[in-house]
Amino acid sequence: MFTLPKLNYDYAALEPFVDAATMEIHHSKHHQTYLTNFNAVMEKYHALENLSAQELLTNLNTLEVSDEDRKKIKNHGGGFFNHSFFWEIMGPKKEVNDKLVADIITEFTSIEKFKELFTQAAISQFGSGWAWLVYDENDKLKIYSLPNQDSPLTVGHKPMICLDVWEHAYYLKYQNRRADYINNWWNVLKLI
Ligand code: MN3
Repeated sequence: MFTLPKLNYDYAALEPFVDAATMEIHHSKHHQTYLTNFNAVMEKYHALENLSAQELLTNLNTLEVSDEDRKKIKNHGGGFFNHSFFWEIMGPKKEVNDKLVADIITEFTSIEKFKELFTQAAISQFGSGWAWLVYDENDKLKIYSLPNQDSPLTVGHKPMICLDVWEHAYYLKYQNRRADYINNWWNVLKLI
């Protein structure tokens, strides 16, 4: 059984950029629901019980499960993993990843340029989804967005930064202003 990870900070710790009410509902309701549904499908597969969520998503296309359950693992397992990862890369204090910063500057010329490209990916994701910064299969940094709870792990990429642009991630504070949410969110991304 997978369990809901605790946050390393209070729900109010990301104020005023991400509000406490959004954090509480996002973690205790939305993330919990993905977890509950993920566990419900994985209960059926004892042969897979030693695999982590990361391993299940990485090997999604070859898992010995029904097609219907593969889709559930993609959606609910993806939702479980993506949110767990999202909480970890945010925080009230910077914990800069020096290698990542150096690689970003090498690939995108500057942090500012990277933010511009990532913001563009996040804004232009049509409907629900996430923006991602990943190392691809050649260890090269790439920016893209994916719909729903699709995971870069499933295409062999290593996630480094992600941003939830489902409306539940920002609607209480920002209503339909996704661009304002994204601009403010950079303040709570601790890695760069
Ligand atoms: Mn979410």
